[in-house]
Amino acid sequence: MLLGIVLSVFIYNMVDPAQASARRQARNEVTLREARDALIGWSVQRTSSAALPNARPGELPCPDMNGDGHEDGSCVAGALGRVPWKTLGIPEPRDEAGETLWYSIAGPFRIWNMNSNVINSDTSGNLTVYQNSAATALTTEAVAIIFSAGASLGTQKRDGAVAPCSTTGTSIARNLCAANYLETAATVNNAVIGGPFITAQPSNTFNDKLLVVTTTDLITVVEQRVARELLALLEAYSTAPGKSCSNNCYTAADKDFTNEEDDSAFRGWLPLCDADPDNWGALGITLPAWLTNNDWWKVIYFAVAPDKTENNSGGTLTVDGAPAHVVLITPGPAPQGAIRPSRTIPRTPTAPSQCVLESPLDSAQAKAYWQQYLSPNDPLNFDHSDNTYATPSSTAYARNRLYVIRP
Ligand SMILES: [Ca+2]
Ligand SMILES: [Ca+2]
Ligand SMILES: [Ca+2]
Ligand SMILES: [Ca+2]
Repeated sequence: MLLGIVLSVFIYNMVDPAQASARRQARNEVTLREARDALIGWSVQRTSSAALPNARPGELPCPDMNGDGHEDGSCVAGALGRVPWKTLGIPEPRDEAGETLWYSIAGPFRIWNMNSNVINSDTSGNLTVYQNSAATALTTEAVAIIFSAGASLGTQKRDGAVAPCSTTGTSIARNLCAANYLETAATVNNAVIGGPFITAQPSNTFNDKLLVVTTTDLITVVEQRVARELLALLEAYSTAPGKSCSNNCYTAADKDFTNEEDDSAFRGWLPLCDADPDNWGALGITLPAWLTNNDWWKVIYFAVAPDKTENNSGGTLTVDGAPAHVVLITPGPAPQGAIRPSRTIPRTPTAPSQCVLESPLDSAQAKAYWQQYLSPNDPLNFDHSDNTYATPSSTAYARNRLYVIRP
């Protein structure tokens, strides 16, 4: 029977090479997607620890530039190397020509020792990918690109001999030189560090296949992890023994972008720097270093039921008409090209984990701030003026998402 299957597959491929080619392409696309999912999975679970005090969700591993399967400890923005499959813990990802997938990383998503800028919902990738011609940009905000290099073309040589490499401008082993794997289409050369890159129809001189990892692909999943951790911290706050309230209260909100709680404030920022009636540390709650170091408090909306604060009065909170204790709204990535206010409002002091001591926003400025993050299609949320909220109406992948603690 096995022989029969083998024979029929063989004959099938012989009589229909177009279908066989389509199947190889489909397998190639699956391999690319699996590598993308592994990169995103690695990134989402990054967390600070004693060994890696600055590790944070959202950062990506450097490409593997020396061919050992492991990420190289440092990399330039837009570096070109293999997918670091050993670091990701996946089988070696090979394309339809048997080549290990290549990978380029956007500077803003590199790890802390090369990139001490924050990574949160307002961080965008900055790699450009063209489609068919340099006139049409597929995106200018890719966080990573995964390449299937395909079989060698033209003068490409892939042995281990050391030779000049146009990608690095140095002499390296030919099988580590991107120019021996990636080509030019419509004057755009995929073997140039930092790009721009191009996806185009295969030809005699070009056979690269690209999978673009967008800011939305990565940020959407990272936000979900961050929101879950914030909910757990808020639950821990509510149930902590010895708190200075008798109603399992939560902290009230920060209404003016100081990162400090304001009494009787029920919506705005989550005061990670100074909660009230008790601060986090006083309740034995340790905030993860990555959370404070990456300014997540600036981009995630927080609302709390007035009767679940130390006041124990002032009304209830509702989501979709039903009672709630706490609401978080993650904004989703900024629309392409948009710079949202967490990145533009100057603050003093500038250390990310410190309270902001000067220049609080007034109520109109606070509303304008949040209206850059909340969708106007959800008027119950967008109003930023009462204790009623609703599940966001959009079904887009990049969108506001609402998280709630119910009674
Ligand atoms: Ca390596
Ligand atoms: Ca190629
Ligand atoms: Ca405040
Ligand atoms: Ca409302």
